[in-house]
Amino acid sequence: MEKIIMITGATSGFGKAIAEKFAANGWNCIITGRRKERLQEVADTLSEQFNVSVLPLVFDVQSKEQVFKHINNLHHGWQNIDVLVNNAGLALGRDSFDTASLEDWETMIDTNVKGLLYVSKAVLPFMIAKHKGHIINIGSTAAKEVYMNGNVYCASKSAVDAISKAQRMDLLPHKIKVTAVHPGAVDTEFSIVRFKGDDAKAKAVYAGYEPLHATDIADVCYYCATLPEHVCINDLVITCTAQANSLYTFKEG
Ligand code: NDP
Ligand code: 8X3
Repeated sequence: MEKIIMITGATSGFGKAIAEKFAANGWNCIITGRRKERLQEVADTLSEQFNVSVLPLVFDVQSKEQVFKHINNLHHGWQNIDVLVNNAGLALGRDSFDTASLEDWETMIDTNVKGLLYVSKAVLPFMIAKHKGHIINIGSTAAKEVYMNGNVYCASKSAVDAISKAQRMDLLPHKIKVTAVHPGAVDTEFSIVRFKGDDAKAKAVYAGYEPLHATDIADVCYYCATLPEHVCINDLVITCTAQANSLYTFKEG
């Protein structure tokens, strides 16, 4: 039977790689993001390359109205979502608590925490109706240890960790699996966004070691999503070999 995965934030980075991995394995994909043209490009490429159906939905996860409007209006065939990957997210700034911008804090909380809650709430009725489903939440090593000047980004990912644990317990009666995937450093657009387009600062994050690739995260999500029905990976921390945790990465040179 054809399977459906919905991935938020599929215009770049992990989300795009996850969509490619699942589409390559015959899954139909609902992909979301704010950048309409990029999303359409991803959708066109996937459907042409892998001969699967791809539905691009353009919305901002920070907007409760937009999230519920798009998901509530899904055509019947697309409601049959097997796996939801709550991936859309970002860090903004790497500033000390006393100097960081309140606006950046609000955007991180609204996206990483509230956005994940809205999308989960909107998709859940479909999974509950069929008594089956799988939510994969993308956390971070930043959820596990707070690093200096990481303050609210780390807090938002700790919230993802806590929400994943809560979902896992509360959704057991509905046979819905919940997996939290916590990656360390991965070279995507993440740092360009964090440093607001400052390429040199972004590149420096990944200098002196080989970080993870977005495809590594896609492989992990695919593994978790294709285990037998009675098996659920609850919590998975993945780093590159040079990184021990969110506090320590061994860099050459
Ligand atoms: P990217 O910046 O490459 O991708 C982020 C994706 O999220 C984009 O598709 C973006 O789409 C989407 N997004 C951001 N804000 C919104 C929003 N308000 N509404 C809808 N979509 C949004 O970064 P990554 O792929 O690296 O990040 C993906 C997730 O992984 C994030 O949650 C991040 O915190 C987490 N993470 C990243 C790590 C890393 O080192 N890269 C490590 C650990 C976790 P668009 O701009 O088109 O809306
Ligand atoms: C992204 C990785 O180390 O910048 O979650 O927090 S890190």
